[in-house]
Amino acid sequence: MVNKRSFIILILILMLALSACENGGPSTKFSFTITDFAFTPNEFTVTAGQQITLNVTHDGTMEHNFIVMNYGTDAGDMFDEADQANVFWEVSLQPGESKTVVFTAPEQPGTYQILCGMPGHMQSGMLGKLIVTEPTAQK
Ligand SMILES: [Cu+2]
Repeated sequence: MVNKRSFIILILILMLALSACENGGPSTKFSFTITDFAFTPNEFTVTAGQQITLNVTHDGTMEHNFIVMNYGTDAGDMFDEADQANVFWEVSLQPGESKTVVFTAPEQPGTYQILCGMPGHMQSGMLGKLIVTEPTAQK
């Protein structure tokens, strides 16, 4: 009885630990998939100023890009030429093109909009969030 109970508690602790890894603190390496029309996952938590490595898999049929907007800006209802000036960082991918790219996280903590800038794509769901945390918040 005691053994079974201990085992269940151990499993619960493991599950908690796993979910903490997935949702929790900032990371410097992410893998995500681009499809028509989504980023999966679409939320990334990083530490300000850190070098971030993205392993991007393009699993869609058309060109997409991954754009991080500047702090305090967003593309509004659609991404157009005026929004280009507010791009913090971007990478474009052709269908079937998977790559590893590196960028430096912004210094300003906060939430940044992520989107695909191809016409109509953000409206179709290609949106996400980059959450930048203070360096002191890092474990
Ligand atoms: Cu797209």
